[in-house]
Amino acid sequence: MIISQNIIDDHNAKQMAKHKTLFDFAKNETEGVEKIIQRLIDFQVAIPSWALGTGGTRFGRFPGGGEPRSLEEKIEDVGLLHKLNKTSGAISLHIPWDIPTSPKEIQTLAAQHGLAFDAVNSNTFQDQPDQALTYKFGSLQNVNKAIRKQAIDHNIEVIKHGIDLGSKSLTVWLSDGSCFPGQLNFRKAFENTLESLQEIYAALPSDWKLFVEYKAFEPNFYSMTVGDWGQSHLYASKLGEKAFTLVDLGHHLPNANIEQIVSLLMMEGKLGGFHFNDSKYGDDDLTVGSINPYQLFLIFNELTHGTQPNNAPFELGSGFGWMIDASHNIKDPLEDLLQSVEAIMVAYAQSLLVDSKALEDARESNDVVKAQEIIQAAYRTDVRPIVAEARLRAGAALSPIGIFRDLKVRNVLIGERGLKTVATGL
Ligand code: LRH
Ligand code: MN
Ligand code: MN
Repeated sequence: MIISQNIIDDHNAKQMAKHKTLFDFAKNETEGVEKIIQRLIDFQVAIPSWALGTGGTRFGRFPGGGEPRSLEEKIEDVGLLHKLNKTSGAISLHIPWDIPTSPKEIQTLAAQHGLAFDAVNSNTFQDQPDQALTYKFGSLQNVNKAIRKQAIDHNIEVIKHGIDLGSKSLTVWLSDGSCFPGQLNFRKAFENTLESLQEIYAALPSDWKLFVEYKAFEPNFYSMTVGDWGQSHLYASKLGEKAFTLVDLGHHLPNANIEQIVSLLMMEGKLGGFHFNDSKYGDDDLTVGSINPYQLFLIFNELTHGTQPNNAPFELGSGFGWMIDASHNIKDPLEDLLQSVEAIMVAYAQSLLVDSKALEDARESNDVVKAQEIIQAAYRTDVRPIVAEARLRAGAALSPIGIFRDLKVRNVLIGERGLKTVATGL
Protein backbone atom coordinates (compact mmCIF):
# COMPACT_ATOMS: atom_id res chain seq x y z
CA MET A 1 0.00 0.00 0.00
CA ILE A 2 1.39 3.37 -0.99
CA ILE A 3 0.14 6.52 0.77
CA SER A 4 0.66 9.63 -1.32
CA GLN A 5 1.78 12.98 0.03
CA ASN A 6 -1.55 14.50 -1.04
CA ILE A 7 -3.42 12.18 1.28
CA ILE A 8 -1.17 13.12 4.18
CA ASP A 9 -1.51 16.83 3.37
CA ASP A 10 -5.31 16.53 3.26
CA HIS A 11 -5.32 14.75 6.60
CA ASN A 12 -3.12 17.45 8.08
CA ALA A 13 -5.25 20.25 6.65
CA LYS A 14 -8.29 18.89 8.50
CA GLN A 15 -6.42 19.00 11.80
CA MET A 16 -4.49 22.19 11.24
CA ALA A 17 -6.66 24.66 13.15
CA LYS A 18 -6.59 22.58 16.32
CA HIS A 19 -2.88 21.84 15.96
CA LYS A 20 -2.09 25.52 15.45
CA THR A 21 -3.83 26.51 18.67
CA LEU A 22 -1.98 23.86 20.66
CA PHE A 23 1.37 24.51 19.04
CA ASP A 24 1.15 28.30 19.42
CA PHE A 25 0.63 27.83 23.13
CA ALA A 26 3.54 25.37 23.42
CA LYS A 27 5.78 27.64 21.37
CA ASN A 28 5.20 30.57 23.70
CA GLU A 29 5.92 28.42 26.71
CA THR A 30 9.10 26.81 25.34
CA GLU A 31 12.47 28.43 25.13
CA GLY A 32 14.44 27.45 22.04
CA VAL A 33 11.56 25.64 20.44
CA GLU A 34 13.03 25.84 16.93
CA LYS A 35 16.21 24.03 18.01
CA ILE A 36 14.14 21.36 19.71
CA ILE A 37 12.04 20.85 16.60
CA GLN A 38 15.15 20.46 14.44
CA ARG A 39 16.60 17.85 16.79
CA LEU A 40 13.34 15.94 16.69
CA ILE A 41 13.27 16.04 12.90
CA ASP A 42 16.84 14.68 12.78
CA PHE A 43 16.20 11.76 15.11
CA GLN A 44 15.44 8.35 13.59
CA VAL A 45 14.56 5.09 15.31
CA ALA A 46 15.00 1.74 13.58
CA ILE A 47 12.14 -0.72 13.33
CA PRO A 48 12.96 -4.39 13.89
CA SER A 49 11.92 -6.68 11.08
CA TRP A 50 10.51 -9.12 13.64
CA ALA A 51 7.98 -6.68 15.11
CA LEU A 52 5.83 -6.34 12.01
CA GLY A 53 3.73 -9.36 12.82
CA THR A 54 1.90 -10.12 16.04
CA GLY A 55 4.44 -11.62 18.40
CA GLY A 56 3.93 -15.04 19.78
CA THR A 57 4.02 -16.24 23.32
CA ARG A 58 4.61 -19.84 24.21
CA PHE A 59 0.89 -20.03 24.97
CA GLY A 60 -0.38 -18.94 21.62
CA ARG A 61 -0.26 -16.58 18.71
CA PHE A 62 -3.16 -14.60 17.31
CA PRO A 63 -2.19 -13.12 13.96
CA GLY A 64 -4.36 -10.17 12.99
CA GLY A 65 -4.16 -10.63 9.21
CA GLY A 66 -2.30 -8.82 6.46
CA GLU A 67 1.06 -9.56 8.05
CA PRO A 68 4.07 -9.22 5.74
CA ARG A 69 4.87 -12.51 3.99
CA SER A 70 8.37 -11.61 2.87
CA LEU A 71 11.24 -9.26 3.57
CA GLU A 72 10.00 -7.07 0.72
CA GLU A 73 6.63 -6.68 2.43
CA LYS A 74 8.32 -5.96 5.75
CA ILE A 75 10.25 -3.17 4.10
CA GLU A 76 6.99 -1.86 2.65
CA ASP A 77 5.48 -1.84 6.15
CA VAL A 78 8.40 0.08 7.62
CA GLY A 79 8.22 2.41 4.61
CA LEU A 80 4.59 3.02 5.49
CA LEU A 81 5.44 3.83 9.10
CA HIS A 82 8.17 6.19 7.94
CA LYS A 83 5.78 7.88 5.54
CA LEU A 84 3.39 8.51 8.44
CA ASN A 85 5.89 9.71 11.05
CA LYS A 86 9.18 10.42 9.18
CA THR A 87 11.01 9.06 12.23
CA SER A 88 11.24 5.37 11.32
CA GLY A 89 13.84 5.69 8.59
CA ALA A 90 15.68 2.43 9.24
CA ILE A 91 15.06 -1.28 9.54
CA SER A 92 16.99 -3.83 11.53
CA LEU A 93 17.10 -7.41 10.25
CA HIS A 94 17.29 -10.62 12.23
CA ILE A 95 19.02 -13.41 10.38
CA PRO A 96 17.98 -16.09 9.43
CA TRP A 97 14.42 -14.88 10.03
CA ASP A 98 14.97 -12.40 7.21
CA ILE A 99 17.58 -13.36 4.67
CA PRO A 100 18.01 -10.90 1.82
CA THR A 101 18.23 -13.26 -1.15
CA SER A 102 18.80 -10.43 -3.62
CA PRO A 103 20.52 -7.71 -1.60
CA LYS A 104 20.74 -5.19 -4.45
CA GLU A 105 16.99 -5.31 -5.05
CA ILE A 106 16.28 -5.17 -1.32
CA GLN A 107 18.55 -2.15 -1.00
CA THR A 108 16.84 -0.42 -3.90
CA LEU A 109 13.41 -1.11 -2.44
CA ALA A 110 14.50 0.21 0.97
CA ALA A 111 15.97 3.33 -0.64
CA GLN A 112 12.69 3.94 -2.47
CA HIS A 113 11.04 4.09 0.95
CA GLY A 114 13.80 6.30 2.36
CA LEU A 115 15.06 3.52 4.64
CA ALA A 116 18.58 2.63 5.75
CA PHE A 117 19.67 -0.69 7.25
CA ASP A 118 20.46 -0.50 10.92
CA ALA A 119 22.27 -3.20 12.91
CA VAL A 120 21.97 -6.78 11.68
CA ASN A 121 21.17 -9.32 14.38
CA SER A 122 22.47 -12.86 14.57
CA ASN A 123 20.49 -15.76 15.97
CA THR A 124 22.20 -18.59 17.80
CA PHE A 125 19.39 -18.97 20.30
CA GLN A 126 17.37 -21.32 18.08
CA ASP A 127 18.30 -24.32 16.01
CA GLN A 128 17.55 -23.92 12.32
CA PRO A 129 16.21 -26.84 10.24
CA ASP A 130 19.40 -27.28 8.18
CA GLN A 131 21.80 -26.87 11.09
CA ALA A 132 24.35 -29.61 11.90
CA LEU A 133 24.85 -29.07 15.64
CA THR A 134 22.47 -27.96 18.37
CA TYR A 135 22.58 -24.86 20.57
CA LYS A 136 20.74 -26.63 23.37
CA PHE A 137 23.68 -26.01 25.71
CA GLY A 138 24.71 -22.66 24.34
CA SER A 139 26.43 -21.25 21.28
CA LEU A 140 29.50 -19.03 21.74
CA GLN A 141 30.03 -20.42 25.26
CA ASN A 142 29.59 -24.08 24.32
CA VAL A 143 32.00 -26.65 25.77
CA ASN A 144 32.15 -28.16 22.28
CA LYS A 145 34.51 -26.23 19.98
CA ALA A 146 32.69 -27.37 16.83
CA ILE A 147 29.46 -25.82 18.12
CA ARG A 148 31.26 -22.60 18.97
CA LYS A 149 32.69 -22.56 15.45
CA GLN A 150 29.26 -23.06 13.91
CA ALA A 151 27.96 -20.08 15.91
CA ILE A 152 30.97 -17.95 14.99
CA ASP A 153 30.53 -18.80 11.30
CA HIS A 154 26.87 -17.83 11.52
CA ASN A 155 27.80 -14.41 12.94
CA ILE A 156 30.36 -13.89 10.18
CA GLU A 157 27.70 -14.83 7.64
CA VAL A 158 25.40 -12.22 9.19
CA ILE A 159 28.12 -9.58 8.86
CA LYS A 160 28.38 -10.46 5.15
CA HIS A 161 24.64 -10.00 4.69
CA GLY A 162 24.95 -6.68 6.51
CA ILE A 163 27.79 -5.54 4.25
CA ASP A 164 25.66 -6.32 1.18
CA LEU A 165 22.88 -4.12 2.54
CA GLY A 166 24.94 -1.23 3.86
CA SER A 167 24.54 -2.00 7.57
CA LYS A 168 27.28 -0.76 9.84
CA SER A 169 26.81 -2.83 12.96
CA LEU A 170 26.17 -6.30 14.29
CA THR A 171 24.12 -6.94 17.42
CA VAL A 172 24.94 -10.15 19.23
CA TRP A 173 22.44 -11.35 21.77
CA LEU A 174 23.16 -14.72 23.33
CA SER A 175 20.76 -16.90 25.24
CA ASP A 176 23.84 -18.74 26.54
CA GLY A 177 23.89 -19.53 30.23
CA SER A 178 22.63 -22.27 32.49
CA CYS A 179 19.39 -23.34 34.11
CA PHE A 180 20.72 -25.10 37.18
CA PRO A 181 23.43 -24.48 39.76
CA GLY A 182 26.48 -26.57 39.00
CA GLN A 183 25.66 -26.91 35.30
CA LEU A 184 28.23 -24.42 34.06
CA ASN A 185 31.75 -23.35 34.85
CA PHE A 186 31.07 -19.58 34.76
CA ARG A 187 34.65 -18.69 34.06
CA LYS A 188 35.11 -21.16 31.22
CA ALA A 189 31.80 -20.04 29.75
CA PHE A 190 32.99 -16.42 29.85
CA GLU A 191 36.37 -17.29 28.35
CA ASN A 192 34.86 -19.38 25.56
CA THR A 193 32.38 -16.60 24.79
CA LEU A 194 35.10 -13.96 24.76
CA GLU A 195 37.28 -16.05 22.44
CA SER A 196 34.34 -16.62 20.10
CA LEU A 197 33.43 -12.92 20.14
CA GLN A 198 37.05 -12.10 19.34
CA GLU A 199 36.84 -14.17 16.17
CA ILE A 200 33.63 -12.42 15.19
CA TYR A 201 35.15 -9.04 16.02
CA ALA A 202 38.11 -9.84 13.78
CA ALA A 203 35.69 -10.28 10.86
CA LEU A 204 34.12 -6.83 11.33
CA PRO A 205 34.86 -4.24 8.64
CA SER A 206 36.85 -1.31 10.00
CA ASP A 207 33.88 1.07 10.01
CA TRP A 208 31.55 -1.38 11.78
CA LYS A 209 30.50 -1.66 15.42
CA LEU A 210 29.73 -4.72 17.48
CA PHE A 211 26.92 -4.36 20.02
CA VAL A 212 26.92 -6.83 22.90
CA GLU A 213 23.37 -7.09 24.26
CA TYR A 214 22.93 -8.31 27.82
CA LYS A 215 19.94 -9.93 29.49
CA ALA A 216 19.43 -10.94 33.11
CA PHE A 217 17.40 -14.10 32.51
CA GLU A 218 15.36 -16.05 29.97
CA PRO A 219 15.66 -18.52 28.39
CA ASN A 220 18.28 -19.52 30.90
CA PHE A 221 17.05 -19.02 34.44
CA TYR A 222 20.02 -19.62 36.69
CA SER A 223 22.84 -17.78 34.92
CA MET A 224 23.28 -15.83 31.71
CA THR A 225 26.73 -15.58 30.22
CA VAL A 226 26.09 -11.97 29.17
CA GLY A 227 23.76 -11.30 32.08
CA ASP A 228 24.18 -7.62 32.87
CA TRP A 229 25.83 -4.42 31.76
CA GLY A 230 28.96 -5.23 33.77
CA GLN A 231 29.54 -8.44 31.86
CA SER A 232 28.67 -6.83 28.54
CA HIS A 233 31.05 -3.99 29.31
CA LEU A 234 33.77 -6.48 30.20
CA TYR A 235 33.42 -8.21 26.83
CA ALA A 236 33.21 -4.88 25.00
CA SER A 237 36.30 -3.44 26.64
CA LYS A 238 38.32 -6.62 26.12
CA LEU A 239 37.24 -6.76 22.47
CA GLY A 240 38.31 -3.23 21.57
CA GLU A 241 37.15 0.15 20.41
CA LYS A 242 34.58 -1.12 17.91
CA ALA A 243 32.66 -3.03 20.60
CA PHE A 244 29.91 -1.49 22.72
CA THR A 245 27.18 -2.40 25.17
CA LEU A 246 23.60 -2.47 23.96
CA VAL A 247 20.87 -1.73 26.49
CA ASP A 248 17.53 -3.47 26.00
CA LEU A 249 15.17 -1.84 28.48
CA GLY A 250 13.47 -5.15 29.29
CA HIS A 251 16.63 -7.06 30.12
CA HIS A 252 17.20 -6.02 33.73
CA LEU A 253 16.26 -7.39 37.08
CA PRO A 254 13.19 -5.58 38.48
CA ASN A 255 13.68 -1.93 39.47
CA ALA A 256 17.19 -1.65 38.06
CA ASN A 257 18.28 1.96 37.68
CA ILE A 258 18.71 1.93 33.91
CA GLU A 259 19.36 5.64 33.62
CA GLN A 260 22.37 5.30 35.91
CA ILE A 261 23.68 2.43 33.77
CA VAL A 262 23.27 4.65 30.71
CA SER A 263 25.11 7.51 32.35
CA LEU A 264 28.11 5.37 33.27
CA LEU A 265 28.29 3.62 29.91
CA MET A 266 28.38 7.06 28.30
CA MET A 267 31.14 8.12 30.66
CA GLU A 268 33.16 5.15 29.45
CA GLY A 269 32.31 5.77 25.77
CA LYS A 270 30.83 2.29 25.65
CA LEU A 271 27.13 2.92 25.09
CA GLY A 272 26.27 1.40 21.73
CA GLY A 273 22.55 1.86 21.60
CA PHE A 274 19.15 0.68 22.71
CA HIS A 275 16.42 -1.77 22.22
CA PHE A 276 13.45 0.30 23.37
CA ASN A 277 10.41 -1.39 24.87
CA ASP A 278 8.63 -1.39 28.21
CA SER A 279 7.88 -3.96 30.87
CA LYS A 280 6.34 -4.49 34.25
CA TYR A 281 7.78 -7.89 35.14
CA GLY A 282 10.50 -9.20 32.86
CA ASP A 283 11.33 -9.02 29.19
CA ASP A 284 7.71 -8.17 28.43
CA ASP A 285 8.48 -6.40 25.13
CA LEU A 286 5.52 -4.06 25.64
CA THR A 287 4.98 -0.82 23.75
CA VAL A 288 7.60 1.79 24.60
CA GLY A 289 6.37 4.17 27.29
CA SER A 290 3.25 2.14 28.05
CA ILE A 291 4.22 1.15 31.61
CA ASN A 292 6.92 3.48 32.84
CA PRO A 293 7.21 6.63 30.72
CA TYR A 294 9.02 8.45 33.54
CA GLN A 295 11.89 5.97 33.35
CA LEU A 296 12.06 6.49 29.60
CA PHE A 297 12.25 10.24 30.13
CA LEU A 298 14.98 9.86 32.76
CA ILE A 299 16.99 7.75 30.32
CA PHE A 300 16.62 10.42 27.66
CA ASN A 301 17.61 13.02 30.18
CA GLU A 302 20.94 11.21 30.58
CA LEU A 303 21.30 10.80 26.83
CA THR A 304 20.58 14.42 26.06
CA HIS A 305 22.64 16.01 28.80
CA GLY A 306 25.30 13.39 29.40
CA THR A 307 28.67 13.53 27.75
CA GLN A 308 31.19 11.12 26.30
CA PRO A 309 34.54 10.53 28.11
CA ASN A 310 36.30 13.63 26.78
CA ASN A 311 33.29 15.78 27.66
CA ALA A 312 32.18 15.69 24.05
CA PRO A 313 28.43 16.11 23.77
CA PHE A 314 26.52 12.96 23.02
CA GLU A 315 25.00 13.32 19.58
CA LEU A 316 21.80 11.35 19.30
CA GLY A 317 21.51 9.68 15.97
CA SER A 318 25.13 9.48 14.89
CA GLY A 319 26.26 5.89 14.70
CA PHE A 320 24.27 4.67 17.67
CA GLY A 321 21.82 1.84 17.46
CA TRP A 322 18.42 3.33 18.28
CA MET A 323 15.97 0.57 17.88
CA ILE A 324 12.62 -0.62 19.05
CA ASP A 325 12.46 -4.21 20.26
CA ALA A 326 8.84 -4.66 21.18
CA SER A 327 6.23 -7.01 19.85
CA HIS A 328 3.26 -8.74 21.29
CA ASN A 329 0.05 -10.48 20.89
CA ILE A 330 -2.98 -8.24 20.92
CA LYS A 331 -2.42 -4.97 19.07
CA ASP A 332 -2.09 -4.19 15.42
CA PRO A 333 1.72 -4.31 15.13
CA LEU A 334 1.91 -1.19 12.95
CA GLU A 335 -0.25 0.89 15.29
CA ASP A 336 1.82 -0.43 18.16
CA LEU A 337 5.05 0.69 16.50
CA LEU A 338 3.60 4.14 15.82
CA GLN A 339 2.82 4.39 19.53
CA SER A 340 6.34 3.28 20.46
CA VAL A 341 8.00 5.83 18.19
CA GLU A 342 5.73 8.59 19.51
CA ALA A 343 6.63 7.67 23.11
CA ILE A 344 10.34 7.90 22.27
CA MET A 345 9.89 11.29 20.61
CA VAL A 346 7.89 12.62 23.56
CA ALA A 347 10.56 11.48 26.03
CA TYR A 348 13.30 12.97 23.86
CA ALA A 349 11.46 16.28 23.52
CA GLN A 350 10.83 16.46 27.27
CA SER A 351 14.49 15.81 27.97
CA LEU A 352 15.38 18.74 25.70
CA LEU A 353 13.34 20.99 27.99
CA VAL A 354 15.51 20.26 31.01
CA ASP A 355 17.64 23.23 31.98
CA SER A 356 20.83 21.25 32.51
CA LYS A 357 22.78 24.22 33.80
CA ALA A 358 20.18 24.99 36.49
CA LEU A 359 20.00 21.29 37.33
CA GLU A 360 23.75 21.06 37.77
CA ASP A 361 23.71 24.18 39.98
CA ALA A 362 20.98 22.62 42.14
CA ARG A 363 23.02 19.44 42.43
CA GLU A 364 26.18 21.32 43.34
CA SER A 365 24.36 23.12 46.13
CA ASN A 366 22.58 19.97 47.30
CA ASP A 367 19.23 21.58 46.57
CA VAL A 368 17.34 18.31 46.26
CA VAL A 369 13.94 19.94 45.98
CA LYS A 370 15.04 22.26 43.18
CA ALA A 371 16.64 19.39 41.27
CA GLN A 372 13.45 17.36 41.44
CA GLU A 373 11.35 20.40 40.44
CA ILE A 374 13.49 20.98 37.35
CA ILE A 375 13.31 17.36 36.26
CA GLN A 376 9.61 16.97 36.88
CA ALA A 377 8.65 20.30 35.33
CA ALA A 378 10.10 19.00 32.06
CA TYR A 379 8.49 15.59 32.42
CA ARG A 380 5.06 17.06 33.16
CA THR A 381 5.08 19.34 30.13
CA ASP A 382 2.80 18.29 27.31
CA VAL A 383 5.22 18.30 24.38
CA ARG A 384 2.92 16.46 21.99
CA PRO A 385 2.17 19.61 19.93
CA ILE A 386 5.94 20.16 19.50
CA VAL A 387 6.46 16.57 18.38
CA ALA A 388 3.50 16.92 16.01
CA GLU A 389 4.93 20.15 14.61
CA ALA A 390 8.24 18.37 13.94
CA ARG A 391 6.33 15.69 12.06
CA LEU A 392 4.38 18.28 10.11
CA ARG A 393 7.55 20.07 9.01
CA ALA A 394 9.12 16.78 7.98
CA GLY A 395 6.12 16.07 5.73
CA ALA A 396 4.59 13.42 7.98
CA ALA A 397 1.11 13.10 9.46
CA LEU A 398 -0.04 15.21 12.40
CA SER A 399 -1.73 12.11 13.74
CA PRO A 400 -0.11 8.92 12.40
CA ILE A 401 -2.53 6.57 14.13
CA GLY A 402 -5.49 8.76 13.15
CA ILE A 403 -4.62 8.56 9.46
CA PHE A 404 -3.77 4.84 9.74
CA ARG A 405 -7.31 4.27 10.97
CA ASP A 406 -9.02 6.73 8.61
CA LEU A 407 -7.43 4.99 5.64
CA LYS A 408 -8.23 1.55 7.07
CA VAL A 409 -4.65 0.51 6.35
CA ARG A 410 -4.97 -2.88 8.00
CA ASN A 411 -7.99 -3.77 5.88
CA VAL A 412 -6.13 -2.76 2.75
CA LEU A 413 -3.17 -4.94 3.78
CA ILE A 414 -5.49 -7.87 4.47
CA GLY A 415 -6.96 -7.34 1.00
CA GLU A 416 -3.48 -7.36 -0.55
CA ARG A 417 -1.92 -10.16 1.47
CA GLY A 418 -4.76 -12.21 2.88
CA LEU A 419 -6.13 -12.84 6.34
CA LYS A 420 -4.02 -15.81 7.25
CA THR A 421 -0.47 -14.54 6.90
CA VAL A 422 2.13 -14.93 9.60
CA ALA A 423 5.33 -12.90 9.55
CA THR A 424 8.61 -14.56 10.53
CA GLY A 425 9.88 -13.74 14.00
CA LEU A 426 9.46 -14.88 17.54
C1 LRH B 1 16.16 -11.19 23.38
C2 LRH B 1 15.98 -10.07 22.42
C3 LRH B 1 17.18 -9.91 21.51
C4 LRH B 1 16.74 -10.69 20.31
C5 LRH B 1 15.29 -10.27 20.23
C6 LRH B 1 14.43 -11.07 19.32
O1 LRH B 1 15.19 -11.19 24.38
O2 LRH B 1 15.72 -8.88 23.09
O3 LRH B 1 17.39 -8.57 21.15
O4 LRH B 1 17.48 -10.43 19.19
O5 LRH B 1 14.88 -10.32 21.57
MN1 MN C 1 16.60 -6.96 22.45
MN1 MN D 1 14.44 -9.16 24.77
